[in-house]
Amino acid sequence: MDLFDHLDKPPLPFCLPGQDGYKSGWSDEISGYHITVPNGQLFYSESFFSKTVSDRCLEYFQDNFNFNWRDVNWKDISDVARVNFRNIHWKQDRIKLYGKDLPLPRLTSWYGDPGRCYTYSGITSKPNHWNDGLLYLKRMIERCFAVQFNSVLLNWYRDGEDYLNWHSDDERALGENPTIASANFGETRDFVLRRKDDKAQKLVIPLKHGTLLVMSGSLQHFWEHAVPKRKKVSGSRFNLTFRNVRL
Ligand SMILES: O=C(O)CCC(=O)C(=O)O
Repeated sequence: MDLFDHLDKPPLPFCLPGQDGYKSGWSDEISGYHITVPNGQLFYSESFFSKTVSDRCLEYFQDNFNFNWRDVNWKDISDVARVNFRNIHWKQDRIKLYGKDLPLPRLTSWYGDPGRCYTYSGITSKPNHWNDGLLYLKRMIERCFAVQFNSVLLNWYRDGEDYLNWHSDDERALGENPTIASANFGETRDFVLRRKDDKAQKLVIPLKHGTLLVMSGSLQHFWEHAVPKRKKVSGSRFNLTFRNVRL
């Protein structure tokens, strides 16, 4: 070990299985870990976004003309369409589950280049026009990775009861081996990855205020992911996944 090895290098805050196919290496350039898992690649930077940028994001995403965003219990707002949000067009989608029509357990919003529509779980979203805040985050990520994104899906988990079910981002429109960059703000939530052919093989990755996680390689073919409920979490978490959608 070198004298300066421990400086500016936070330990990886989750465990990688000791078995073959897993390894991690620190990048000084981007202050994060390149992680190889069997059939996929991850990049994890715990504090990719500074506290100032991350705090501003919380305000920006919730800012509206009706309420002081710091005082609102967003779960009490039954009709989100009537909140006049200043920056982000949040929507409450509905899904059919076991024959019932239910609200999606989170709010979402879709932004992108003209024409870049996105369909998942039977819901098709037309892109809102990019705004300066989202472009700022997009460019920060693009500068560090040799990739350009043309769209972003925003998820707002209003508290620990909001969640995301198991799925892979393997829609044809995302291409063969998509690179997807996940930016995270607000409450820490666990992002759980598990192998499709061995569901006991899991990684539990805490995504914190300011964390960036990039998924790439063939990950989406062999792994699925979820954000489970966490009853003890009372505050909001925002997740933005920057993507490339083909026309
Ligand atoms: O909230 C997250 O961390 C995951 C988001 C995600 O997987 C998705 O929107 O497809």
